[in-house]
Amino acid sequence: MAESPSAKRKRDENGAAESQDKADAASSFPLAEFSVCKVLRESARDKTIFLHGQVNGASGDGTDAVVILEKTPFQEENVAELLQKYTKLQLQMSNDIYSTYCLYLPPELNEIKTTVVYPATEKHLQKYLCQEVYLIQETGEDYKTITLPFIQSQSFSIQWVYNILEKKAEADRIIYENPDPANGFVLIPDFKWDQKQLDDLYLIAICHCRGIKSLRDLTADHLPLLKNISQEGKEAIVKRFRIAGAQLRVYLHYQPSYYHLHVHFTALSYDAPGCSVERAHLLSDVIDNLEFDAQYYQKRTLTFALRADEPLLKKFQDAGRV
Ligand code: DD3
Repeated sequence: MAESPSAKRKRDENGAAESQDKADAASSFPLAEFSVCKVLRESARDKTIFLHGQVNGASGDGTDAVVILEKTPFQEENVAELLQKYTKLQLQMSNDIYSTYCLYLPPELNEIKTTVVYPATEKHLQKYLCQEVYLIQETGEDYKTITLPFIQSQSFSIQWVYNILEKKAEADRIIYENPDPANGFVLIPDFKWDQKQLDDLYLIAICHCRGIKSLRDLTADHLPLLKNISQEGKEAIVKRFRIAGAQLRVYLHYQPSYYHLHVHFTALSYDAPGCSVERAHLLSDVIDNLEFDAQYYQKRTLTFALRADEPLLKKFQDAGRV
């Protein structure tokens, strides 16, 4: 049977798109050569799976990589298209006025966000491995005698942060910058956000000043920096994404996942990962606390969760603090 011109065009387009996509993948990460060793974590609720695998290593001697797969949120603008362009609608069950289906979509409407850490270190593998967690209450003294020496003994690489600040990476993604070396910052979409819909808006403000490790280092001296991040960060997001400042959750993590001061901006309606009470400190509260007491964060007991395998938990256990 002769192929219709439109069918042929469609086939060609798909074929071309497919080889182009595969070429894109090959130029960065050889996903097809990634063999899974272990599922590190999986969440039905978040529609994510974290995989540890190796590249070029069927025999187990390859390079470790972490691949994170995530089904992305719906984009309102595309929903009509999904309902038009589906390739199959398979009935699963039907009962009275109720029925469920499996809707099959053409590949370009059915993308999966893929995050790759390659090469991955043992720390990356540990980080994503599902573990039991314990709450720590860290006094100011604990910070000085346990946490700070631990942070200093670690060689966490934050090269990626410096790459952003120095415009060596992601320069085209910067949303706003205040270039002041002491009180300035860069505002950029976090990795976790693909920017295709506002529902899961997630940006980070990274301060230019180096050496502010975390909330614990903040004093009243940092108020100008913090106020700039709060004010200018919100203004920039309002301007670019048309989300009201009062609909943003602006906060710091303690413990942070990297020890260079940064502030998270997420949509208030989005239950963002890491916004729980045992980790998030609202920037507005932080500013108010520092105005009330310049040394607030050196004195206060701070509570946070640590995973069973984290070396810092061991330090607290050894000190008899857990
Ligand atoms: C990270 C925390 C760090 C794995 C993964 C992420 N936003 C980043 C590099 C560039 C970025 C981020 C560490 C690392 Cl998936 C290990 O996050 C980043 N760029 N959160 C942006 N924009």
